[in-house]
Amino acid sequence: MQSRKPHAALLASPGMGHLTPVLELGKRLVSHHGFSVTIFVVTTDTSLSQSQLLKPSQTSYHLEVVFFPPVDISSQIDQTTSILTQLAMMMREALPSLRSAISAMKVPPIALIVDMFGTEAFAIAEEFMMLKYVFITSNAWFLALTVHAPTIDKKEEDDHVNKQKPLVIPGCKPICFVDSFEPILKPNNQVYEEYLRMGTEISTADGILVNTFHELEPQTLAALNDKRKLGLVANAPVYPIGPLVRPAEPGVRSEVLSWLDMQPNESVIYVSFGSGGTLTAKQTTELAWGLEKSLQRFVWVLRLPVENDSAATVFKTSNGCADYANYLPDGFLNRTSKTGLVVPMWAPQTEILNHPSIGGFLSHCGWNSSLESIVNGVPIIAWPLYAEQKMNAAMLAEHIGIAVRSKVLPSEDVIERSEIEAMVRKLMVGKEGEAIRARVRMLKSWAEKALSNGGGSYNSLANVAKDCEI
Ligand code: BUP
Repeated sequence: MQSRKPHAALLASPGMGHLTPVLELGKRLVSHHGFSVTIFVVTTDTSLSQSQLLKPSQTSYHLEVVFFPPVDISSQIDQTTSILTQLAMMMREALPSLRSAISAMKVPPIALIVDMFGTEAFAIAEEFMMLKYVFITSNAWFLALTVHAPTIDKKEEDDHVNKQKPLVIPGCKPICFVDSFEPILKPNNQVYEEYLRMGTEISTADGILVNTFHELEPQTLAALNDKRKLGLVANAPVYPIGPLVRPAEPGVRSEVLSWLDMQPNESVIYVSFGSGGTLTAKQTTELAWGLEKSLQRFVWVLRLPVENDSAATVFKTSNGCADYANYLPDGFLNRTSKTGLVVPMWAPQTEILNHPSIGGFLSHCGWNSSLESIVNGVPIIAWPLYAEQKMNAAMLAEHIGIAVRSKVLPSEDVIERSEIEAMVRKLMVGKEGEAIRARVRMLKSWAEKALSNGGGSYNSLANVAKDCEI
């Protein structure tokens, strides 16, 4: 008798940074492990339009993708509400949609896999007797902090926040104060409470999937599965199943890719701060000068600066509408017209990183972007802005050695043009850049092995699949 395919339901929180890896996990469960998959996507008005960008890849993998009606939390928030708190609220609002979608199914899926913001849906999984998994779309070091956070004692926390002492995570590398994840610095705030709740709920899962691979974080992964270290609190087996990233699609063509075709191999630095990142007007000016003075080729995905500094008013056009060119130094576009390309808002990132002419990535170090750089063997200039990006930057630069970064924190201060120039030159033409490039190439090949048949990440997901057999 032929056994039925196991059916898994995946729940993705709003934003491309969450939806992209969830979709890749869904594809892999279908194509490598014989699952049928339904992906439930929680949307807001803006994230819905972003999600449409993924339409073509969905259909080719026979995934059922269900977009829940946009949630509205506007009455519950003000300007001070952090993004993490907002995401937790949105996921809470979407729980009734999830419950009715599952109860409308003839047979409930065998497993519910949620991202970190969706752990409150575990109660629904229990109601329908489903296995419950969490998929951490960031790295194992971040997971380690998250499951450890609820057990941090008051004195340790005070020492970290007031005396700026490193935060110790059992069995893992400590976190320097400057690289702290935002909620840890606000122990009496709602964001901290939400974060602790997530850490506690993650530990109740039947398994924790992480978008990483063994060779990238051997020490942390060992600590997470060791009952004498973090295994005690993580409580569930931890499965490194990555790096799951959106692959470059060969058919994609665009102005930027045609421009890259004309540049020498590894000569161009790609500059992007992610789907949520923006710079101030002053920092935008410094970056433009830094790129120009480095004399290196560049592709820069430019978003309109946030207007929280006085320089912004200087750049504003007379009718109040901003044009991206108005945020750049006078004559910049002309002077760099042969060596640089400025692309407003959005560019085909994975196809760009996969292009042979790309030699570096100046990145905000979101985890998807970081993994995309690794799988394409591209070294990084780390420019973290928010969320867990400072931890990612520390890991890439200091633990793994595939990035350079400034001592100035871009989220707190302006990085001057001379330093930007120096970092770009160091990465693109310096001896240090060569060593970094060699390391990232090695990681690229380890990442390929991890995902191939019989590799560490392949086997990890196969073990999850075994638990879901019916
Ligand atoms: Br911006 C941008 N083109 O111009 P995030 C992003 N992407 O294809 P991360 C593009 O969107 P955070 C663009 O390759 C990634 O697969 C990118 O990007 C793609 O995620 C996806 O949101 C999501 O920047 O950062 O890097 O994890 O921490 O902000 O979630």
